Amino acid sequence: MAAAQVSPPPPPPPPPPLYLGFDFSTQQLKVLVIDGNLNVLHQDNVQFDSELSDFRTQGGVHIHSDRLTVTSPVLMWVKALDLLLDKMKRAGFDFSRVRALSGSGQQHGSVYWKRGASETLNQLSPDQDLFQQLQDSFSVSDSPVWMDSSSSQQCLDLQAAVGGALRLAEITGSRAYERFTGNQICKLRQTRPDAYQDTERISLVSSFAASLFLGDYAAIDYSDGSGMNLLDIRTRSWSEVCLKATAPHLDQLLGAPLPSTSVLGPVSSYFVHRYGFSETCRVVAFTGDNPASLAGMRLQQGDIAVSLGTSDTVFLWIQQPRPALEGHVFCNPVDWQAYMALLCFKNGSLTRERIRNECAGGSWEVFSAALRNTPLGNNGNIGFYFDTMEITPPAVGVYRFDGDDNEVSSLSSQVEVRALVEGQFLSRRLHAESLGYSIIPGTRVLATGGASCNTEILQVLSDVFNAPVYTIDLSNSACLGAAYRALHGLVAESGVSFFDVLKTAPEPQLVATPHPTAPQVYDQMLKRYARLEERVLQESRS
Ligand code: ADP
Ligand code: XUL
Repeated sequence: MAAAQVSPPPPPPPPPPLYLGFDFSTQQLKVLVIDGNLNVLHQDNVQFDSELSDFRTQGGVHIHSDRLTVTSPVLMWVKALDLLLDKMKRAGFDFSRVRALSGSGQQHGSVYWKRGASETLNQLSPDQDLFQQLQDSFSVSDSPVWMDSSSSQQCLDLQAAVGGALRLAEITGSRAYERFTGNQICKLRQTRPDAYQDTERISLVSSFAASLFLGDYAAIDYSDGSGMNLLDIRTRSWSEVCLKATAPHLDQLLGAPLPSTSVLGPVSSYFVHRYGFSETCRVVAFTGDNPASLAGMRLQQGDIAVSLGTSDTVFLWIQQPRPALEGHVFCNPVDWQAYMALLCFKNGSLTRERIRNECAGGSWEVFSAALRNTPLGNNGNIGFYFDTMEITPPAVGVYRFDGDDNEVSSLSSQVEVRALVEGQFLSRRLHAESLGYSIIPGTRVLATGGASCNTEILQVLSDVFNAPVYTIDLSNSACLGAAYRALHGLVAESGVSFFDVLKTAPEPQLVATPHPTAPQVYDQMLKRYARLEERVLQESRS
């Protein structure tokens, strides 16, 4: 009898696909891996100062002798990528499972590719690392970064050329800022004409990093492009008047900007042969770290993210831009019809720590008890605590007012603690509102950063904003946002929204809801705070 035919067992299903998010930040390069169910499977990083010590950076940068010029070696970033991918390979990471990757970069920094560099990028040999092959590909070896403030003259010139600071803010979303890329490009053209002449392409840190993966020049995305003082944030094209004031024919050096959700193309064959990436792995446009954090937190219209770290940062999703002389409006990284606003406050946790030390014996517990023991509105007492020159508003010093708007020299300890925390949050709300933020039904405040573990502080935040406060435990929101964006990029063109793709992501936890009397107290107090801030600004200037 003939033996029955045994069919071979079916091949095992291919392992589920993965998505990578990179973050080229100031001090380190990070990577985060998620699967299609949004589980975080792996994270790794390369610290610039310690792991690439040959470049002799401190905090990832070189601060020059004028104290204003701040740069980072571009080849350090290239070498960091070699090192990070080698680490992953050694750890047995299966690159063939990666279906898409994206990334973020510190905003505003610029990379100058030398004539001939695109050919080198196109023909990378998998036998050598990127660092060896790109040695001679940059016309400027030290890239200006966001901490640079050496381009004041170029800022004044740009504002004069377009018709003033407010006009520039209306076009580009921000008045002129020294760190913004256009002003850095203008300075380079004026001070180093030879290097500028030898440049064939200018990238942001984000689009430079995407170019490495693509093996070709990657487009600047609308969202990070909004941090240059060059992009018209409404038409989403380079502003003629800004380009002309910055450098002739600059559009040719920048390339056309693209939507942040664009698939730029497949990963270059260099990565296929050297690391085993699949030829079908897609590179989704990279963006700035703040826009990527907005994606990582899954901020939605009406939400506001308040990061309570060394400095306090406020991000918001806005539908209609209302650019002002303070803060920044960027194109939104996940929805091309929307915008995001960003505000940065220098006097955040360090000021809270000082008042904790002076008024609460160094204890967060005593500090929190002071908040519990004092009434909403602090019986009319209001304080401004700018230990160092604040960004928004540009004022310095400590100012205290009683309920009749009389300036007083001191407050009792418990009242001082509440005056500080209420004052900080009134300021965050006031400046967010002047950028277009408004509380709507369903508004959530998403709190993150070191102080977001303090529920009494978050209760004040909830009362001042008259909105529920949620926390998210994310130290790596830019990297996570980049991985989410990689996943979304694959389906964005067919109209699937970012939030549909991310429905199953972990939800933020509700930690505080506003007291019923909060709107009555703080709507009034906000008006008083705005008036007193004007007074403080005048006093601070004199
Ligand atoms: P970074 O900006 O370096 O990322 P973090 O987000 O880690 O900073 O925040 C650090 C800050 O968190 C510290 O400076 C500290 O003041 C603050 N912090 C830590 N614990 C508490 C607490 N229980 N209450 C209020 N603030 C806190
Ligand atoms: C934003 C800014 C910084 C950098 C830091 O305008 O300058 O937050 O993006 O990485």
